[in-house]
Amino acid sequence: MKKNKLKILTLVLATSTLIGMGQSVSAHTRLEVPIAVEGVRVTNNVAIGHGCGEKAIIGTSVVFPDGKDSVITVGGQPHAGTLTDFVSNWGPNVQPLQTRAVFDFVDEKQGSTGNVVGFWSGGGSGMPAHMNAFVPFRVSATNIEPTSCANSVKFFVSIVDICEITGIDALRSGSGESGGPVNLWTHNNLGTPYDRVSAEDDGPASLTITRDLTKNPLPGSCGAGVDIEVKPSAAQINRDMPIKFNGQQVWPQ
Ligand SMILES: [Cu+2]
Repeated sequence: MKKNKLKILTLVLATSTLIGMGQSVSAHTRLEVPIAVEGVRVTNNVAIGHGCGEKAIIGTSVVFPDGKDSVITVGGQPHAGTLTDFVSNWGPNVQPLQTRAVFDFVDEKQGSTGNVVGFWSGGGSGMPAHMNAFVPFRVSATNIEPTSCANSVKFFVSIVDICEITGIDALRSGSGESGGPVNLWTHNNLGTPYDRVSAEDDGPASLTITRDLTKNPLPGSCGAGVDIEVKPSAAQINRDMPIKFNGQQVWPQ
């Protein structure tokens, strides 16, 4: 009897400590595995860090740059060419994995070319504000173009965690971390209704593919090589961020 009481008390204490920690930590939504070597398929998770203030997360919308009209920089400088200059097989590389662990539904997002460019998950009771949650997906083996000088290619991943279903105009009405309708893990400067409200471009998660220098050495003319960054276009975010369910847009609405 005494032992049992102690156990319950310990449990209650442990729980309240966790709640306290959850409220003070403000972990942004990021990928569980943010860096992967080229040529290797990885199982990954979107790691949701917190709710919108006290509000639970009821869904999430995730968009990878499609590589069609994406904005590419090489060592920080704009690149006029295409993603195929650096990545030889960026197509349907992202695949959500079925689960009902956090949300009831999950589905792919198809981009302009029919490739999967992201996914959404939502429905059910969702993630309480003080918790963390994983939304699983897979990234197929991504290859760095052998003739390129790329050491790494960083894809910025735009994510909106949803706490309240609203119209598109309400999305930027106040920071989600203090209780707005959504948390915007997006770029701050694309000029879309999904742009993060922030002075710095600190919103998006990212996935960096690093070159396998043993199997795919840099060409001799490359010197130390370059680091590539890939951001989505505003047009892609506007097209691919909304959530469609059975062909109908259900968020924002
Ligand atoms: Cu945060």
